[in-house]
Amino acid sequence: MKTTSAELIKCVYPTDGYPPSRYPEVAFAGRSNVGKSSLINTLVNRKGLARTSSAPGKTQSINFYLINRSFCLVDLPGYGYAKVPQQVRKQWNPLIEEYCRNRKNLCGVAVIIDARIGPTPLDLSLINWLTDLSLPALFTMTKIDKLSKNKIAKALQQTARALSMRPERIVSFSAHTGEGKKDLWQKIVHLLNVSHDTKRVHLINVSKP
Ligand SMILES: Nc1nc2c(ncn2[C@@H]2O[C@H](COP(=O)(O)OP(=O)(O)OP(=O)(O)O)[C@@H](O)[C@H]2O)c(=O)[nH]1
Ligand SMILES: [Mg+2]
Repeated sequence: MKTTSAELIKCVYPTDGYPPSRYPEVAFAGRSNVGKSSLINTLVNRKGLARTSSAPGKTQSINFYLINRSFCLVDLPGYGYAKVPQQVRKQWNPLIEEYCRNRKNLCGVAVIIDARIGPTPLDLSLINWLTDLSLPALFTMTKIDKLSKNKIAKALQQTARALSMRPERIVSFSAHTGEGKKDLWQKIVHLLNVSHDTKRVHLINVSKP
């Protein structure tokens, strides 16, 4: 995928409205600090587009990035980090839940898992909940640059087993090296194209990578 433009079009906090549902969207969900915002930056080759931090809890709003004026990548707040103030934490799940339940142009959710940790109980409950909503999901194991080749293979097997799926369905990714980027784009574009037929949204110029 050649990214010709990538722009932040809206940050949504609980009381705000979403941007118009004109473009198809794929959202990125996962634990705080797992690397969702970094992954988006690597996908679109823009280092500082989505703000990242080594401290968990950086993204606290739903951030909509319009790509190539044709579809949106949506950075969701992370979950599962206890040190964020209770008040902020309370806003997160309802924020994610309301968005996933009600966003008509949401084509699917990419669930991001730390390769060193594997799916946590919160990840598994999110995945089950997405299935209940009949929302398609993509699965990505990130930070693989922190593991040896052998350990990546092992982590992939374990993650696939935990998710009861074939390992080929899971993208092994690194925001630092860019590994897995092509594979992930292919899956994202597939989701956007498949959903285009069933959702009343515009889809312009989404070519295969
Ligand atoms: N080694 C390595 N570090 C990564 C990778 N992806 C992200 N990181 C680091 O992990 C930390 C968290 O990254 P973010 O992208 O901010 O994580 P996030 O999931 O958006 O976090 P929240 O917004 O808090 O939910 C940062 O220090 C990143 O540099 C990766 O693929 N490899
Ligand atoms: Mg973030």
